[in-house]
Amino acid sequence: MKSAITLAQVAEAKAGPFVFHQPLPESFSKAAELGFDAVELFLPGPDFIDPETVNSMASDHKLSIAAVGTGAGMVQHGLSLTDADPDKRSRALEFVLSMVDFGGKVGAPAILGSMQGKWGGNLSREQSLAWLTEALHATDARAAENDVKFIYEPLNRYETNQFNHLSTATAYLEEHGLDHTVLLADLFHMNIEEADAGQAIRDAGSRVGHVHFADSNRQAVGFGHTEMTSILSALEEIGYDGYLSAEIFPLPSPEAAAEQTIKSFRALTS
Ligand code: LER
Ligand code: MN
Repeated sequence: MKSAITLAQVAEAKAGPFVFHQPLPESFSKAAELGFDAVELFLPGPDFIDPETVNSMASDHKLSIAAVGTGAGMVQHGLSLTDADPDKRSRALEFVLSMVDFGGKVGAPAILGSMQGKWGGNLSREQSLAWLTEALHATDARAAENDVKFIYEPLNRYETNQFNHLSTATAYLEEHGLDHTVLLADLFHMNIEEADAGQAIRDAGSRVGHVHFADSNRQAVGFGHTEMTSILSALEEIGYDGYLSAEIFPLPSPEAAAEQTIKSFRALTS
């Protein structure tokens, strides 16, 4: 397994679960100094920075790009793939597809988190899921063209009502033949929703394609009370060799959160 840390460049996400918010050259340096294998990028969009510049910063620091987030489409532009407004839906899909392309150029999968939206009010679950499925077919195909995976993230109940568990999301991806789409096991969301996080990981098996490495309180692993040993055993059991990426609050400071993360990563994976 490999370590990764989140770098955000989105003003609206200042209070969000991302560790370093400094300009990218400085944030890449910090990640490398602390010994991370990779960085996960949360950017305003695909035109924020030339992918070649990202690749050269990564190679200068011997870092990989673990994944790229798409949540700026929601936090900056209020877009969701399941919005009742067809114009917003199509702009949302364009945004996510453009991030899949951007990810392809830096060798990283894009993540669908908050932009999956939710159903309710006048929007039925059936209609919302039909739109989500249509969008996921498009992102799955675009990821394949870019020779990367696409990552779908089950979120906790306060953020979405589409899929809150790895098991239901796995069954859904199988049912729709979304073969280039993997699941994100975010340990913070799983702590809220799963009865047994280790068992959920074992049951999802090879569908687990990315991990957000967070403790119960969404702080660095070791600063909360999630029992991590059984989760790491489950990841080993399924042969997971991807990233444990710290999508966490920068508390008590970005540096302390990053240091605690790499310390926990080493203790749990050695
Ligand atoms: C994104 O990875 C995530 O976990 C969400 O909670 C953000 O809304
Ligand atoms: Mn997450």
